Amino acid sequence: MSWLKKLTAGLKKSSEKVTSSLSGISRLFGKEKIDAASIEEIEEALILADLGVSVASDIAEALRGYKFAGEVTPEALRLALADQLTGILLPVEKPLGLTQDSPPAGGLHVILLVGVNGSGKTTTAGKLAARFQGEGKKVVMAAADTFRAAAIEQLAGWGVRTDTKVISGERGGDAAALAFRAIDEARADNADVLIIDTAGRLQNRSELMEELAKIIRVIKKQIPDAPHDSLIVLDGTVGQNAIAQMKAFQQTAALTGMVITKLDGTAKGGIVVALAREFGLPVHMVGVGEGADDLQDFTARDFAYALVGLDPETTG
Ligand SMILES: Nc1nc2c(ncn2[C@@H]2O[C@H](COP(=O)(O)OP(=O)(O)OP(=O)(O)O)[C@@H](O)[C@H]2O)c(=O)[nH]1
Ligand SMILES: [Mg+2]
Repeated sequence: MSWLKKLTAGLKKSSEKVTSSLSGISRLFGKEKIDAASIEEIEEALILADLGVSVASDIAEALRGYKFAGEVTPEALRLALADQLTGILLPVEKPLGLTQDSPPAGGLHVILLVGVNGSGKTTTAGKLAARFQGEGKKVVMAAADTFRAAAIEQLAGWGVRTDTKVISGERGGDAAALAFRAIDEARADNADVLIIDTAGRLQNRSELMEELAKIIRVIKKQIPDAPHDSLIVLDGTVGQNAIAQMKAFQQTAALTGMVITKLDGTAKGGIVVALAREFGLPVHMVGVGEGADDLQDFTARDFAYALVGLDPETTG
């Protein structure tokens, strides 16, 4: 399956949620303009699909003056929505690059993964390792989730699967000390990329957020402009709670970008649009499955089309 088909299939539940309520607005179709009452219903449908109030009202406003070529059909409406969404998402389309924000040639690029429990950090670490290995980079992973023995084993499993060295310590050990040692070892190995997996922490647990701040301070002692990428991994199935998570982690971890996972199993993919609007941080990648190749670069147009159930290759 091509990655685009995977994305469209993965976002099927989300696109059904976006479009099914729209097709229920029967008086919408068959005319050349959308009437005011229907515009309001569209706005509500978009809010219910997790796109957020601000985006929903902007899109509704744009549709008010929208010139359809002929009658409004369900497909024409989807196309109009896809165009609007593309415009909203384009500013956050920024693939994760090792070059743009990288340290000088030969330096180590440090990627830190943070987020609440179970959001997909460890899986994303493994998927990223697979990707960079595939690009011929030398990758090292660090198991800075020292809370759970299973977490260390889980990352070690990804290490075996992706042929990547994993630096780990004792369960219950100091995560910041582990990160410190991981940078030393990755440098000694002449690695290009170090991916640091951290423990899941709820954003309202201040002692855990303080531990995260300490990990970052210690990383900076080694390399002042590291972590070069401080990525929050958000579970796409939680919907609006992702907004609260963003706010808390932004304060502690100086986030540089987002990865949004589990979009394959949820009807809440609209949250990606709300996050893009509210925070304007790059959405580097989206997770649409549990396999090593189920992490895809976020591209605004493809995502927008998939979110309304259209294939960007055959439409528009
Ligand atoms: N369907 C699907 N499942 C995913 C995706 N990403 C992660 N998962 C699954 O979600 C579960 C949790 O993923 P982990 O990577 O362990 O999450 P984590 O953030 O490391 O969890 P903690 O370390 O406990 O905080 C696992 O069963 C993963 O296989 C995705 O994009 N799609
Ligand atoms: Mg984990």
